[in-house]
Parts: sequence; C-alpha cells; structure tokens
Amino acid sequence: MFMIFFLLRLAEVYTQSLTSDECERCDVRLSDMLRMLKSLQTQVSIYREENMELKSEIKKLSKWQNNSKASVCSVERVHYRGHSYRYHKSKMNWTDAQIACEKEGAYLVEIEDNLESEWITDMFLKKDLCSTYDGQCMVWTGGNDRDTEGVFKWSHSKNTFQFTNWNTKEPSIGSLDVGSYENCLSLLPVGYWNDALCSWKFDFLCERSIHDQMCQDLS
Ligand SMILES: [Ca+2]
Ligand SMILES: [Ca+2]
Repeated sequence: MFMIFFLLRLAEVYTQSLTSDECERCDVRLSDMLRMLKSLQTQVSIYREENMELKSEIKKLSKWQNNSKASVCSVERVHYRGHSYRYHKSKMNWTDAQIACEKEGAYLVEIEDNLESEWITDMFLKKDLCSTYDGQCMVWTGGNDRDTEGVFKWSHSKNTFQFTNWNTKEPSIGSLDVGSYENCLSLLPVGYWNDALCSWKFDFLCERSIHDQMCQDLS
C-alpha cells in the first residue's frame, strides 16, 4: 500500500514539474500510469478486506476446534470397521477399566478375528518397545473367565471366544492353580493374549459401535 501511494505521489509531482511542451508529449502515458496505479490501489484494498475476512474465519474455526476438544464427544478415537476405539494410557485394575469404558458409552475391547487383532497390535500396542511380559505395556481387554474357570467370554457381548491369540503356555488354566486367579485377558505388547490377575493395573482399550455413540465424533 505504501508503495502505491508513493508512486501516485511521485507521478503527480512529476506531472506538476513538467513544462507545457513536455506535458503534451507525456500526458497520455502519465494518465495511463495514474489510472493503472489507482486500479491497483483498488485491488489491493479489496484483497485487504478479503484477508481480514479470512482471518476472522480462521479465528472462528480455531475457537470451534478448541471448544470441540473440550467436549466428551471429541476425544481422540480411531475408527475401524464400524467401531470406534480409544486407548487409555491410564493404569487401572480390570474392573475400574471396565467402568471407565462404560462411562464413555463404550466397553473393554472385544477382539473377534485376526484382522482386528493385527490392526489393534499395529495401532495401539508397543510391540517394538517392550519385552513379552512387560507389565508396563500390557493392555486390558474385555475377555475374562471369572464366571467359570477356563470358559472365557467377552464382558460386553457375553460371547465365548470364537477367535483366540494366546501366547505360548497361555491361558494359565491348571498351571500350578494360578488359572483360578488369572481371570482377565490382557494383550501382550506383540498382540498375543495372556490371562492375568484382574487386580493388576494396566492401560486399557475401549471400543464401541459407531452407531451406539452417545454423540457424533468430530474426528
Ligand atoms: Ca482363569
Ligand atoms: Ca496367564
């Protein structure tokens, strides 16, 4: 803008300083130049207004995004085959983890086939960072045999396991009687399964059907 005003002023001063003869030779060119500069000035004014409008829109979007982050519906979730997953990096015993999932309209994850198992392993587990039985890296699922020893079910659907991915020597049924204590299903870092003491505290993974959401995810 400053440059345009400067050029306009320069043209006016130049015009005023010319003699009559000189003006006759350059009148047309100066008039054209002034017209172009004024046109340019108008365009810059328009761009300036548009820029202010854009800044206003960006400000509104930013405010909306911040408000969304504060909403329970906007917590970071990952969608996969009609379900929404949320990993909780918060260590709880199995029962408290289950309650935490229920509070957000979800349930502890239920793994129904190898595709889902592999996807969860790739998406959420620390397969490259942890040793096999690293308690810091285990994750609760909804699987358990709390009702009948050795009969594992998913806590939400009540379905018995159709697909399993047990680690070697798991589950611990009949193993020095620890099976009767290890009743809740945790995921090992590479995605294999282990029944563990339900009182142990691990991270956990909540799942829910997208159609059962209490509100629409913004992601
Ligand atoms: Ca058991
Ligand atoms: Ca076990």
